[in-house]
Amino acid sequence: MTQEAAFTATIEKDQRIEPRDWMPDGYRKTMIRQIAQHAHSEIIGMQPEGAWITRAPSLRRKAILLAKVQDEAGHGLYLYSAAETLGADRGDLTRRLIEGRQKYSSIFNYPTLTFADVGVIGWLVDGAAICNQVPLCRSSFGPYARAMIRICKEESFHQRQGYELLMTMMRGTEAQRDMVQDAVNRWWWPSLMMFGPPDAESPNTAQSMAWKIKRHTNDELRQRFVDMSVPQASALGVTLPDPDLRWNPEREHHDFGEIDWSELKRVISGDGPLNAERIEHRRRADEDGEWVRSAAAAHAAKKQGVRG
Ligand code: FAQ
Repeated sequence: MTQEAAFTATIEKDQRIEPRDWMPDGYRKTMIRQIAQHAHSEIIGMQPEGAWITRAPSLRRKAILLAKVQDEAGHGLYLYSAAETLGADRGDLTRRLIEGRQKYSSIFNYPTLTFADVGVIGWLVDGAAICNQVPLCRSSFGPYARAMIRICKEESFHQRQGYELLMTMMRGTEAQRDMVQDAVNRWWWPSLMMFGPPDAESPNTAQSMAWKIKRHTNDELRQRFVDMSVPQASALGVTLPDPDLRWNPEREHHDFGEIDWSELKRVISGDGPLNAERIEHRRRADEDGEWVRSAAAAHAAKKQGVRG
């Protein structure tokens, strides 16, 4: 059997491709692209909520938020390790991010204006992340699929903490309820954009589905997320900001309004509300951490020298 035939047979049998297995260059490139974008999203994604750690309204909320943001750092590092199994270099990936040569999720370019945004990120952003990532636990590349299992468990906890925070605020004052509704109004549409462009305009989906990297299309997952969110919104007592949102008994799904795709394009291409700030923050953190990385590398080299 040729190497290519062995690769195809592994995919067909729903088995995993492992780092030392032969794989087409395109598969390796696609996996590095997706895993790196995902890792960058986790690390940049620490910023919107991180901004509220010093302003959390109670010690309990502060401890929860601190733990969540730390989890996101862990997910990022875990994913960079998965990319390294494909021959990528972590420092190089970070440089590509800072220089705007690699993407991260559009959602993290929006501001967190009130503490209700922390709850809504947990509910909607982590909710969308779970919807997208649970099927990735069956993705064909072993290290990525295994990383997803652990990450999804933590994301479920993140989603519940967001929902619980919002329930608490909804039981509070009128002003708190207004704050929640305002945050939902601002985050709903960007959350739908997290799933990517519509299928007809998604250049990567067909090949990624054939390689079983992706298990569902962008539109399928977006629909799943809408269907999941509607009853949650009603239990919470908030309105989703879409006058066209209604149950369609024939399709057995919710119909929803047209997404502003020009906004997604703008945000992906670097012109969202906070793209420049997010990257500048990341660049500064990378520069500030340089001495730690050099010290760790020098220490490791010294220890190796002693052993050798
Ligand atoms: N933002 O052909 P497609 C989280 C890019 S969750 C920016 O459809 P594909 C947890 C796409 O990369 C967020 N770029 O692409 C958390 C491609 O670019 P390229 C991260 C986007 O790959 C929660 C181009 O547009 N999750 O971090 C977006 O088949 C709370 C054409 O698109 C993942 O990364 C977008 N929204 O499908 C953390 C999940 N959409 O390189 C903190 C894994 C598309 O060809 C707080 N990734 N693009 O120029 C995926 O499932 C896929 O990569 C998709 C895109 C579905 C995102």
